[in-house]
Amino acid sequence: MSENINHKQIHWFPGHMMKTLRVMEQSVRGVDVVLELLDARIPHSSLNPEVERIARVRPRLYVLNKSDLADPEITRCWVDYYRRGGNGCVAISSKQRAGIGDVKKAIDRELADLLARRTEKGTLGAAIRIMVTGIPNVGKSTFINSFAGAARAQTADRPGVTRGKQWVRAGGYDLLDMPGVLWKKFENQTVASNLAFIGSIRDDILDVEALACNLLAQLQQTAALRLIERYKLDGDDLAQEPYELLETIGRRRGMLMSGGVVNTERAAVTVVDEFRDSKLGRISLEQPPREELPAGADGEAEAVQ
Ligand SMILES: Nc1nc2c(ncn2[C@@H]2O[C@H](COP(=O)(O)OP(=O)(O)OP(=O)(O)O)[C@@H](O)[C@H]2O)c(=O)[nH]1
Ligand SMILES: [Mg+2]
Repeated sequence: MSENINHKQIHWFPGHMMKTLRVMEQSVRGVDVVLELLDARIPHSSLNPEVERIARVRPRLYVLNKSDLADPEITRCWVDYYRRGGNGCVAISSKQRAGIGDVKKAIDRELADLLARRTEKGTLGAAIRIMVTGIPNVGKSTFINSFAGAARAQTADRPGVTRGKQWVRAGGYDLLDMPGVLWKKFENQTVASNLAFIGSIRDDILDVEALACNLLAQLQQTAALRLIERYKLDGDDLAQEPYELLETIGRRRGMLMSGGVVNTERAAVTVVDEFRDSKLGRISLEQPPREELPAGADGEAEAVQ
């Protein structure tokens, strides 16, 4: 059976996200700088246009988090891309506590004028107030804990963990943790799927088999060798339609039900979980616009023999 993998549109914008956007709007003028955490695997799809709009009134810095899960070369291209657009941008891994010092330096750079004014007025000791924003599950609370050097904010591997705003003091900085927010209408279903692949959309509103098929279709295009290696596929397996490929993967893993039928739901959960855990390697799902790439950076495009 071949499944229509695009039969259901992904949509998740509950009332609490609307409320969070309002709280952000009310709080943004009380902070010195806004950190917009993006997922390094999808630096375009994880850019929330509503957060962009709200953050406009303050210096803003892009932080590509979870860079330990993304292709390092493509992440470098993204950092260049955003910087060339005149934005502060740093790639980090909050979980590994890597790059936190770079974020502090970038904040100081963004706030050079403010810090100079404070030096003049003799108020340099005042804490720098930072709003930490981003899509659900991008690692905002983990970032704040790394920044503070202690577990101060609750974190977990699912979206919707932080429920209300919370200030955390860390040395000369006050950090405002916010609940994750999405936006009302995704520009297309590729953006929606990307957000679902990385776990920013609640899994229980998703059809996991459709999600896995979409993910496999994307990986067939951009990370074919990783699929071949991980699931011991040959060229014919790889050329299958995504649903048949999912069945093949399930069969390889011995996920059979009575009558030898493949348990495709289990196979789907496995594929999605293994991608999220970077068991297939460090894979970036998006590249900066082509013309913006420095010569020779071909990223994930892999040839299949
Ligand atoms: N591999 C990796 N995992 C990370 C990183 N940062 C956070 N995580 C993991 O991502 C998951 C979500 O982290 P949280 O800090 O709770 O994310 P959040 O953005 O605060 O999520 P909400 O409050 O639900 O919006 C946790 O399992 C973290 O351990 C990172 O840099 N690399
Ligand atoms: Mg949180």
